[in-house]
This record gives sequence, C-alpha cells and structure tokens, in this order.
Amino acid sequence: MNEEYQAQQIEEKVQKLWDEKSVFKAVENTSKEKFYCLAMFPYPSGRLHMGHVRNYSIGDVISRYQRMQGKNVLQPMGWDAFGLPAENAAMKNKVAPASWTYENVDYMRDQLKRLGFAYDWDREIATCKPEYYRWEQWLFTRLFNKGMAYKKTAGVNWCPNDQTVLANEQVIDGKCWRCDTSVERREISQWFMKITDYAQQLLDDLDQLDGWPEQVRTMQRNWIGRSTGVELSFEVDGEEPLTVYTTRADTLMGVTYVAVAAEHALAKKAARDNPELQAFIESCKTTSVAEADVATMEKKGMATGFKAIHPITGKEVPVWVANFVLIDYGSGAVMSVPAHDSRDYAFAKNYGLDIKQVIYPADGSDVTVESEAFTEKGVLKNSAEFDGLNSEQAVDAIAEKLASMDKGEKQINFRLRDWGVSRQRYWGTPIPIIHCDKCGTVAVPEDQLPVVLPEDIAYGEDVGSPIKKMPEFYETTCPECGGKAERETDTFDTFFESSWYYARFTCPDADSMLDERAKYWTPVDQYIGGIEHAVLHLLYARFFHKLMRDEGLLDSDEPFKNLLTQGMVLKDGSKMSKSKGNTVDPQQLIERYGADTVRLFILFAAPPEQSLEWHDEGVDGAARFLKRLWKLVANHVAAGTPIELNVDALNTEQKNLRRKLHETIAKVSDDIGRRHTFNTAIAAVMELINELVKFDDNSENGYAVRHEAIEAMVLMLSPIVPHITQQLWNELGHDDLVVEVNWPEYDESALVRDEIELVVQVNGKLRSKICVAASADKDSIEAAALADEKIMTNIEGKTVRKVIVVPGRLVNIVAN
Ligand code: ANZ
Ligand code: ZN
Repeated sequence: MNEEYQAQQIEEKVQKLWDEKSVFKAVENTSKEKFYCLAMFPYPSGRLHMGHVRNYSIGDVISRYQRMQGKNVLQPMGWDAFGLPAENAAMKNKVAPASWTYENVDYMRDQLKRLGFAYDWDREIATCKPEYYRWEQWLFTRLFNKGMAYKKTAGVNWCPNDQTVLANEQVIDGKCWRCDTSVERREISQWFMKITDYAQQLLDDLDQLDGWPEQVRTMQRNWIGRSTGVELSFEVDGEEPLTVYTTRADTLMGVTYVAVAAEHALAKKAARDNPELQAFIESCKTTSVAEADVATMEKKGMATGFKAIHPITGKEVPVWVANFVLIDYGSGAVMSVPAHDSRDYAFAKNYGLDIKQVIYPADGSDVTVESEAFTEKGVLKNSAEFDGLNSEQAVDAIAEKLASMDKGEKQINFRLRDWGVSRQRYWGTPIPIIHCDKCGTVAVPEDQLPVVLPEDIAYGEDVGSPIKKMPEFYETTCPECGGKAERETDTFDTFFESSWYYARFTCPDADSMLDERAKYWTPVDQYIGGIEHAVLHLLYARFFHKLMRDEGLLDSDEPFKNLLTQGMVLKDGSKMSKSKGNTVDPQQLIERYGADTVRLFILFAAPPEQSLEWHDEGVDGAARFLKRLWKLVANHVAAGTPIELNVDALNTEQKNLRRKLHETIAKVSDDIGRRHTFNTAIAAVMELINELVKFDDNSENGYAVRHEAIEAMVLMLSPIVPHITQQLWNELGHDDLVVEVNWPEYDESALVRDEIELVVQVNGKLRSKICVAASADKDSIEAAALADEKIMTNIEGKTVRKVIVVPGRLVNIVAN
C-alpha cells in the first residue's frame, strides 16, 4: 500500500469505478424498502458555491448511509434552468439565454461529479427542456378546463427594471427582491392558479408533517392565515350594500367610518365626478400590493362623500377610500374601529374622524384610547344591548343578531391568495393558451403540446421578451374555429417548474406527466434545502402534489416526508455572496485538496441546521485528518494479515478498545441516521482514531481487534469521504464496493464494562488511579485504594482518618 495519501489520483480512479459499474443507478424494486433523498436542485448560475457544496454533501451522506442500511435509494440531480439571471446575462454578454444556461449546466455537472455525489445521472432533468415543461403545460390545460386556472385583471407588483410582475413574497420593503428597484402597482391581465381551493387541505395536512421543523410548519400556517370572522353589510344610499369582513365583530358598536380599497367599485364610482379623488386613487397605484407593507406604510385616504348605515344603530357613518385596505382580501372594504385597531386609529387621527371606545379590560382596570388604540379583547361598554358581554360572547351575539336581520354571518377567511403565475419574461415555459377573437381563451389541445419556446434568438439591449415580437411564435390558428388567433406570450413563474420536479425524477423519461414509478418513489423521504424556501417553494410543491394526486398521478397527500433546512455558509460573520466579495470558490479547494477533504470539512464545521462560519484553517485540519487515517491503515496493513478475533481471550486493553469501537458505532449510527449531526459523528470517529494510534499491540488478538476497528471506521466514514474509504477498503483486502457493504452494527456485549477506573485522591489531591470490578462494593474499593502502590507511598507515616468512596468516580482518603 502506498505510503502517501494521493487524493486526486484515488478520487479519479474511484469515480471511474462507480461510473463503469453504474453503481448509483436507481431501479424500482418492490421487495426492498425505498428511500428517496433529494436536495433542492440548483439554478445553473455558472459555478457551484459553498452553499451548494454543503447542501449536496448533506444529501449525499444521508443517501449513502441509507443505502448501507439496505434500502433502495434514489438520489437524483437536475437543473432549475429557467429564470431571469439567464436573460440578464444574455443582455450583458449578447448570448442567447439557452446557450448560456446549457454551458453553465455542463460546467456545474462536472463539478458535482468531481465532488463524488452518488447521483443517478440517468435521471438528470433540465426544466428548460420541452420534454420536461410539456407536462406542466399539459397539466395547466387540464386545470384550465376544470376551472382551476383562470385569467383576471389584477393589481400586480410590477418591477419597472426587470419588466415583470412580482409575487407579494418577491417584494421586500416595497422593493424588488432581485434588483432592489421600487416596485409599482399595475393593473394587467394575468393567469392565476386556484391555490385557495386547497387552502384548508394545505393547512390540515401540515399536521402530518412531523418530520418538518416546527418553525417551517408555523411559517406555512401563518402564510395560509386562516381566520374566522363575520361578514356583514352596511346599506349605502342608492348603491349596492357594502360588505366588510371583520375578525372583531365585538367592536361593531365602535365603528365610526368604513373604508374601501382604491380599486373598490364604490371608490371608482365616487371618483367619476371628483377629480381630486381620481388623482388620489391613481396615486395609490404606485404603492405595491404586498401585504407586508401595510403595517409600516403611511395611512392615507380621502372621503368618497357616500354615507353608510350602521347595521345595528342605523346611524350614518362616512365612507372613505384608504390606501391600506387591500382589494383582494375579504371584500376589499373594512369597518373601521379606530379605538381598537391601530391602522384605523392612525387614519382617524390623521383625518380627524371620531374615535369611540367600546372594549375595556376584563379585569376592570381602566384604559383610555387617548394616545393609542386598545387592541386587546375585553368586556363591552357603550354597546347598548351587548354591554357586559366579553369579546367572545359578543362576537357570537352580534353575529346572531346580524344573521336574524339578514345582514351578516360568520365566515372563514384565508390570507392566502390565488397564485399569479404569469410572467412577462422570455426565458420560461410558454403558457399553453390561444386567444381567439371569436372563441375567447382556448387551451392548446393535447396533441399540439408542447408549445416550444424558441431558443435560437437574437438578444440585444431590449429588456422586453423577444417572443412578444416574433409573429412566427405567436401567430397561430384557433383550435376551435380554425380562424386566425394569437398565442399567449407570457411564461410561467419559475416556481411552476420547481413545484413538481421531485416527482418527475422518479420517471424522467415517462411518456406522460408521471407513470407508476412515481407512486413507488414518492413521497420524498428526506428533502434538504435552504430555509429561504420555507414558505413559497414548499407551499407550491405541496399544492402541485395535491393537484397531481387529484389527477390520479400520485397516491399520497404530501411530497416531502422529512425536511432538513440547512444553515447558511458565512464568512467573517456575513453570508457568502458575490456582491459582498467574500466567496470561497469550491473549485480551487477541490483542485488543491481533493473532494473528500472539502466534504469532510463542510460536514465537520457545524451541525447542518446551523450557519457555518468559514475558516481556511479548517480545511487544512480536514486534510491532516485524512492523512492520519491513511497512515494508520497503511501501518496496520504493513504489520500483518488479518486473523480471526478471539473474543473470549481479550485482555483489558483489547476489551477497552473494542468497547470504544462499539460505543462509536452506536453513536455514529444515531448521529448520522437520526440526528443528522454529521459533525459529532466525525468527532466520535476522530476520538476512535486517537485510541487506535495509541493502541500498539501486535499480538494476534491485538491485531485482530485493531482490524475490526479499522474496518468499521472505514465503513462509518464512507458516506462522508467516499473515495479514500473505497481505496482503504480495498487495501484492507476487500474487492467489493463500500456502498454495497452493510453498515456496521454494534455488539451489545462489547459495551459491557467489567472494570472501571477510579480516581484516588489524598486530601483532595489526585494521587493515583485504580481499576476495580464494575460490581465491586465499597469495602473492596476502599481496600484496593489503600493497597495501591502510589497511595501507600503517599500516606506513609500518616494516619488514615476517613475514606470516602463516590461510586463510579473516585476515592478520597483523608490522612494526616
Ligand atoms: C374591524 C376590526 C376591529 C378589525 C378591530 C380588527 C381589529 P385577519 O386577522 O388578517 O383576517 N380587514 C378586512 N379586510 C381587509 C382588507 N381588504 N384590507 C385590509 N384590512 C382588512 O384580519 C382581519 C381584519 O383585517 C378585519 O377585522 C379587518 O379589520 C381587516 F379592533 O374589522 B377588522
Ligand atoms: Zn376561435
């Protein structure tokens, strides 16, 4: 065996071996328990970054470990290949987004291969390929025909720089998440997916997901935002009654005005002969519709001149237009209770509107609304027949009263809105719809799918989508009347592709969206990715899973059984990113140290859920560890050949080493398999190595004990550093593949301690150590301590006053 560890050479050789034998090809096999492990696929931005290396190393360890547990493992990889960066790069470098993307894919695929991840590359998917996106087009046309996808004109967040619509979640503090430009509000015709039809299921099924971090489940719950309230109406003279939704019907008697959204019909009507109001409504359009902004934005409004009639008192209250009322939540109108709602309070103070307190603390203490709203629940006053009720009772009583008057009823509301999926960008999946003047909106028939996005396009400075200017793309005939018609030129939000790729990996060559293989492999047993996807990507994928289930394509309710959200990779305390210029290029490290060192370092540096602070010295440390491992095995191999271990003839030292080994196996199995704390697993193996280095016993049984330990250690490290361990495994005399070997099991009998070590102190100072039988009683421990040679010398000439025995730990002798 070579004296020196030569990473590059070994890694090349081992990877070739895996390739030749198609070791990671996953084949359906119903006689074996399956394990589907998936790390979120990358956007092909150009090169891998450390976050990718971390994500994929975690997934690879779990996959390899599960395989050694005897499971039939699927671990695929692919590319989230559509999206805006390709267009930006195209404009900058004057290359078509397609060729830019494919070049990046080729480079990054090589990088992943170089890192030795156990992927079934035969299942590789790139979402920008028609063979992939045709099936989401197919699903969309089915959903369109079912009414689950529809078009409507909606106020949208518009990024004037990227020239596209942004989802609410893509607006951060009123700015575009990508380019930081202030977002505007625009009214345009858009495609929507009726995710709201699944709101209750998406909420309920979260209860099944006990393999997810609680924090992520909570975020999803809040995003779905189910509330129970009351929907009630105010009469408006000469107009349709004004419907409002409230979660605080108990405050009804404190209503002093009502407010409608700028887009509300009543606002539009009032603005007809009121130019000032018209101008105000226009000005509201520059604010984004992102709900997150509502809390912090300045509360602005204007009176409409309309008066509404309070449903219970019959008194008139003014109707205002307010910028913080959202058109697509509830009914787009609110009953305003400035005494008990902070937004209404700020607004009332701004415009001198009445403030009427109707809720008081339940404990009888006094509170006023002179300087701020009192937003807690309590007991009603100034509320006529409802006085004295507490908030909960009042909600019921008021709801009942309104119901009896036919003016309101209890209602459940969700904050979740339908998913706007249209993007005005080029590099995405064409929405498979045809617009015909005669027949309206028609889905592209199945036999005309896919609608292929032209890839060979000239890309210039123009930020607009080139297919919007390509008659050869959009001119078509109507599938219904055969007349001239136009294709939709918007493309899908790229979340569309990432919502079902996990399912397509199970049958990437299927002649339909999914085939029977999908039922075998799904759900994903372990999903791994960044916490930044805690809400949207995961919610949309859960939604798609249910859509596909309801098409009969899947037979489970949820896509991801267990979820691991990995922490960020930091340098000098902040996130590694190109813009901060603090990135470490994995490629250079791989070239310098080899893949195993990089993998070992990234897994050792922190537990996967926590952020990982980058230290260059850490990489050196990992490299030294592998050298040490190599040397240990080389020395062992040079010292003899394996012989059978005789468990009944072990001396104490040999027993101790064996115990350490089996304790380590137990710990590492739990750390990798259950806790996913790879760092502590590695630390445990390091300790074992220290013991092995110290263990200098070349007797037959000594050699055999060390051999057992070294073999088990090689197997335990193999999911983490798969190349070096394969080579060492061969050097140890095996010609099979480590991945195909079973994970070592610990031997219960080796864990039993028949002797324990005790510290012996004289007057509180450590003087010696003794070994006693684990079952020894106090008297025999005392006797053994006093008979110890070092102790005898130490207490010579002194009188023993007292001997204290702390079982399992120490003996203290008081002598003077
Ligand atoms: C009166 C009231 C009094 C309210 C009070 C709150 C406190 P959640 O819990 O998120 O469902 N609301 C209703 N529709 C709205 C819209 N389109 N735009 C902005 N705000 C709207 O929120 C429900 C509450 O949000 C409702 O209860 C309503 O204000 C407001 F002391 O009604 B409330
Ligand atoms: Zn037609």
